[in-house]
Amino acid sequence: MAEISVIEHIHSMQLKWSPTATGQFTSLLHDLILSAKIISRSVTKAGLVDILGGTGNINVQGEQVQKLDDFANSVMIYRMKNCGVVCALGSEEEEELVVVGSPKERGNYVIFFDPLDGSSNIDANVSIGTIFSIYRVEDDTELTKENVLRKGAEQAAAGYFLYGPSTIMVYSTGHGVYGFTLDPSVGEFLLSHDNIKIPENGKYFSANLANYGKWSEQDQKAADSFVQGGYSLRYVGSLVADFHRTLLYGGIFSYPADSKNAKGKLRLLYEANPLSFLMEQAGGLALNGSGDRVLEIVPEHIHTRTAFLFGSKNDVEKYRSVFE
Ligand code: AHM
Ligand code: MG
Repeated sequence: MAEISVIEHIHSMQLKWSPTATGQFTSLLHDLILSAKIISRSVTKAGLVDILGGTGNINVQGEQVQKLDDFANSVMIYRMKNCGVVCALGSEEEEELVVVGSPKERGNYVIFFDPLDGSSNIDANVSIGTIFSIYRVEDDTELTKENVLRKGAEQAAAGYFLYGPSTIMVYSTGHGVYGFTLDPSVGEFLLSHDNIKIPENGKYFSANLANYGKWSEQDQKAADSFVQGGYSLRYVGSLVADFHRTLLYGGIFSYPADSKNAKGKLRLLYEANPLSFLMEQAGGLALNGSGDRVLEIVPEHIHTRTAFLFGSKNDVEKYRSVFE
């Protein structure tokens, strides 16, 4: 069987869906993939070199910054700033939007990313990942907050890299979801999951049940229906890993608002939006705490948070039926 590399795949999708493309997008993905390979190399060696543990700093979210978080963020910022096609970027680890290049010479892409999702799991060798969300802007678009912080439905592409037993890349440009596994012997991501579709029903329920007492009565009832309804519990605590399992096996993930996080914990621009884009492309649902599509939320600021419910169509509908 001919093995298809991710760049070959992106190129063929471009020819099919955007035949007049300039090559900027392929170039952006190329640099994104290079960043992930560099991060993956360090994640794999983490126990051998002095890169585990905290930096002693607290980030913009008020969380401890791990050395690997810091490293992954610098790799992503450096590559995205220098790839020549990005005009603005937003990272979980940066307080503000970073504008890149001069107004006369700038690329047409805005990227948001969580450089290393699941940081609390780093030192325990549990799967972590990098999540990205990409928007296209026209040459003459002024890079104001209103023009840059757009709803997720307008994403040009989204995806993630999962650093697990193998390193996997999953992406979508709005024409299906595709997965690639890094083959270390050739240093390339090769197509391993063609046109992924999530099963309509699953058997796994995923939530931080230790927060149960802080949830609304309806979220508690919805969770009860799965816990008592023959589902198995799965919760890694790395969103990207919980998402990947749900995408492949089906089931449901819920991180509702609670009395501690009134607007939810997970971040819209670089966690919920890209994953919702993939989930819908795979045939599943992704909703906020009001039961509306995450992809329709207009962000207030770069670190806007949201309640997040996603998974198999029938399971998400079952969860929401409690709210009717
Ligand atoms: P991070 O991006 O700083 O790692 O934080 C987000 C993580 C998600 O990966 C995960 O779904 C969630 O936080 C886990 O939260 P909790 O520990 O409250 O269950
Ligand atoms: Mg995260």
